[in-house]
Amino acid sequence: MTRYWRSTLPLAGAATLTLGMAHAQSPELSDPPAIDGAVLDDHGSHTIRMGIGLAETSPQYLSSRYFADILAQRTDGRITVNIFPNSQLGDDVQMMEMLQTGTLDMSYPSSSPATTYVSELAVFDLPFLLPTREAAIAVMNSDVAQEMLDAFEGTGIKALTFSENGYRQLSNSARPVASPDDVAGLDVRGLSVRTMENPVHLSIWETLGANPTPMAFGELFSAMEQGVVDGQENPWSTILTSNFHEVQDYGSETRHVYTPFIMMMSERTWDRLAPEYQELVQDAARKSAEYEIQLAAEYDDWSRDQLEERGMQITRLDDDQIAAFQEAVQPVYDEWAPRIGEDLIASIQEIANAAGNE
Ligand code: TK8
Repeated sequence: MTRYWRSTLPLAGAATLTLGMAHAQSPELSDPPAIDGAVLDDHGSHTIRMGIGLAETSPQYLSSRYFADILAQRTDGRITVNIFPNSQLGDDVQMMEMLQTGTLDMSYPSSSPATTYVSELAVFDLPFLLPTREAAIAVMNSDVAQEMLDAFEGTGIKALTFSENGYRQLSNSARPVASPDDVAGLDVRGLSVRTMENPVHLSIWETLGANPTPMAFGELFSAMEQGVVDGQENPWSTILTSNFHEVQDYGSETRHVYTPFIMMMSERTWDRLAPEYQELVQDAARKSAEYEIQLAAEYDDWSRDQLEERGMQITRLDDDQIAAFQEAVQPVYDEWAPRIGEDLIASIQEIANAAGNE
C-alpha cells in the first residue's frame, strides 16, 4: 500500500528540527483506497503534465499522486501523469490559460479565480455560506455543482471534479485579530491583505476595512516576507505546508469562506483520449477528490496546532466573535447576491441545510 505522505516528505513522516524543537511534517494520514479494476485495452500512450499550486506535503499533491497511480495501474503504465507542485509552472490564472492553449494538460486551481470562466462559481466565495464540511461536501457533490463543472464546456477546459481547498483563515504580521475592528484598525491603519484574484474576496476585505491586494499565490510568500502585504487568508494546511508561519506572526480562526479546488484538464488533451481512457480519467478524478477531502480534513486542525507549536499566535474565535464578522460582511451579500443569482444561492443553502440535518 503506497503511503505517499511518507515517500513524499523530505524526512518521510519524521520530524524536522526548528529552533531545537522537533516538528512532525504531517499528521498520520489515511492511506489511499486500494486501486481496483481491470487493466484497460491498449488505446495508446499519453504523458500528462499537471501543474498545481501547493507543496509536495499538501493534500492537493498527495491526492494527485493517487490520481496518477490509478491511471498508471489501470493502463499498465500507458498513461503517465507528471505533477509539478509549488506553482512552478505558473499560478492558477496562468495555468488555466495554459490549459486553454494546450501548453499544459492538467491543473488544480481554486474555484475563486475560475469565476472568469463560470461566473456562478462565485457562490462559493460568499462569506460564511457553508457552515460545515458535511454541507460543503454535499454541495460539491450536488447536481447544481455538476452544472457548474459542465459550464466550462467550450472554454478549452474540461472541469473534472471539485475537492477541498478548505475553510479560509486570516493570518497577518501586524497584530492579533479577534474582531472586524482589529482588521480595520481603530487608531491604526487597516490591514493590507492579499486576496485571490476574485471580486467577491476583494469586496469582503474592503467591507471589513482592510486594504485588499489581489495577487497570484506563487508571489505571496515573498510579498509577506518583504512586508508588501501584512497578511493573507488560506486554510491552515496551506499556511503550514507553504511555510507562511515563517513570515506571519498571528492567525485568526475566521473560517470566513470555504473554497473548493477544481481538477481540470485541457480540452485538447481530453479530446486526444479514447472514450475508455476518458471514463477512467473521470473516475480517477472523483476517487482522488474523495481522498483529497479526507486528507484535508485530517490536516485541518492538526495544521493549526502545528502553527501554534511553531510560534504563531492563533486567535480562536467564539460564536459571538464569528457572528460579529458575519454581521460585518452582510453588505457583501447585499451587493453580490443579485449578481450571482438569488435562486442559485437559495438552492446551495437548501443543500447545505439538508446536509447539516442528516
Ligand atoms: C493554489 C491556490 C491557493 C488559493 C490561493 O494554487 O490562491 O490563496 O487558496 O490554494 O489555489
